[in-house]
Amino acid sequence: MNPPYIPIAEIPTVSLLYKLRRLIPNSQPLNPPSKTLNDTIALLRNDITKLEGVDCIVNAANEQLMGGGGVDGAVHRAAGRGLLEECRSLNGCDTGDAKITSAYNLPYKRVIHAVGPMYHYEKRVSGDRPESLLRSCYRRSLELAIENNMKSIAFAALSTGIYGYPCWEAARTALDETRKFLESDNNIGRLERVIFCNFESKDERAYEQLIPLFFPPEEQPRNTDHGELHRESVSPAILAASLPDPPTVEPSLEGQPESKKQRLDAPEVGCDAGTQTHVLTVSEEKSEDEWEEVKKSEAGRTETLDDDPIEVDFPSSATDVQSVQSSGIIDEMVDSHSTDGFLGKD
Ligand code: AR6
Repeated sequence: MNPPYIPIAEIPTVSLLYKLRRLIPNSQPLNPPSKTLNDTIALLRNDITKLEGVDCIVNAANEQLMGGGGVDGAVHRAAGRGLLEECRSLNGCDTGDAKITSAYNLPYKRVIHAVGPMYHYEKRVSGDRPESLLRSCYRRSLELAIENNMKSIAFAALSTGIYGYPCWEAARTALDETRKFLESDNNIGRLERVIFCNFESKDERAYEQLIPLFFPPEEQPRNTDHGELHRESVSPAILAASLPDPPTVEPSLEGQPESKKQRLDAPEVGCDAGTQTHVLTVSEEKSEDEWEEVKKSEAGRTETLDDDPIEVDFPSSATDVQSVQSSGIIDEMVDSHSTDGFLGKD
């Protein structure tokens, strides 16, 4: 599979997604609308190594920064051996932190390597720890982007693969932390585009449902006399700016094994934001559509920390992509793996 590169100009912003009715406003948004923010945040489902004109991407790495499976494997394969060599010189990275490198053969200026939390492990340490660490990953990545004069940044859905973070919780945390960051310290405008680049449809759906809570449209939908939702007219120019066709199959990396059925996260999600609680009105009936083909490890299984460094000279293989998914010794790591250091820095 060799999908074409998607130019940044074709990655739809939140503003455009509202106009195209790909995002449906929520009647009880958590934040006030902001045109600037809606023109900054963008969403697509694609291989994050196949974007064009984006300054930097955020890779979901591990503490060793030695490559691995999932998006990390794809990034290292596409970047080439130079990336691995630079990563080796960085002395690893704490969970919740991020480090920046050159992009080598990738068509970006920089790659940011963020180490997201292993959800179930951190949850056992403390209930709010996964969220604190994931927030920290997004904040550190955005800080690094600005410090390095990046104007656009694309995030993979950190921790939602092998590290087991539920995709709805992860999306809510990513969106909330990104909004808070952009609104603090005059950061609005320093980044022209912040892209959430999902790989699986379940993650994309979570963002589509949650964006209207965190980044509401400037105009809320109005009811007509007949009680129907008022739909503002969309100009032909906007309609003509058609989005990339959504993939009809899950994107896959060459050599990945057969996918299997996996239960999706609960479609209804409580969104605690400060004192407010919002519950999305998503059907409680679990339709057949809510079961989908995904390529992931068994629930509850996580990676070991002794990932083999990725072989960047070879094309992707099932072993590369799934290497860490085939093991499950998280319990053995409870004593040895600590993230206290990084959280303590806050
Ligand atoms: N482009 C965009 N997103 C992708 C791609 C891709 N090419 N491939 C996968 N994803 P994961 P984690 C999505 O497992 O959970 C590695 O071994 C995927 O669908 O890559 O943070 C590292 O070395 C999921 O939504 O990262 C670490 O050891 C998201 O990327 C460990 O995995 C993250 O899934 C990190 O685990």
